[in-house]
Amino acid sequence: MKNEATLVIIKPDGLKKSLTGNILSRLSETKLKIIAARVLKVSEELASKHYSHLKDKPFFPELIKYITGQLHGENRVMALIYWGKDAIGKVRQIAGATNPEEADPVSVRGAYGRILTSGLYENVIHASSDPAEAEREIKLWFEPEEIVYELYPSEEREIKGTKKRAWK
Ligand code: IDP
Ligand code: MG
Repeated sequence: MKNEATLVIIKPDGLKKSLTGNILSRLSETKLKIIAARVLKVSEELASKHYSHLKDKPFFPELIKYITGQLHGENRVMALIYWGKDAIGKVRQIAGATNPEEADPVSVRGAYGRILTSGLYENVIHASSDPAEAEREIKLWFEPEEIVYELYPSEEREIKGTKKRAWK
């Protein structure tokens, strides 16, 4: 099994419920390395790009409200990249199943998630599900210089007189 990267997002409910430390402790059991981290507000644009594969689902508008913080009055999320052997599988295991009612009770989603009356799964964290998705998501949430490893090819670009690295 080779090393791989995966994106984790602690969603607004995770921050609102003060679960950040707890989740990071759980993830540290994996012995994976954190190679990038940021706290940010999620724009509607980033939200719809991140969840573009779900745009035809009935819960999509609610999902966008969720990740942009409109459901919790808490517009911060924490995004992290974990790196190491079987990183995607190990993090998904700790995250648990998408539906918090079906998730293993000791997983993060099983312990702290719930189903809203709207039907939306409020499930505390996001975790990439395969290498192609991880690459797409990492490039969406992070710029090359925010990651300590060179995960994917990047190039220098000049934007309004300032040089900056961008994904190729
Ligand atoms: P994942 O987060 O486990 O990868 P996805 O299918 O990528 O699951 O869905 C993204 C998010 O959309 C989920 O984490 C959950 O918050 C929400 N979601 C997915 N499927 C459903 C559903 O059938 N009902 C309600 N919410 C859902
Ligand atoms: Mg997914």
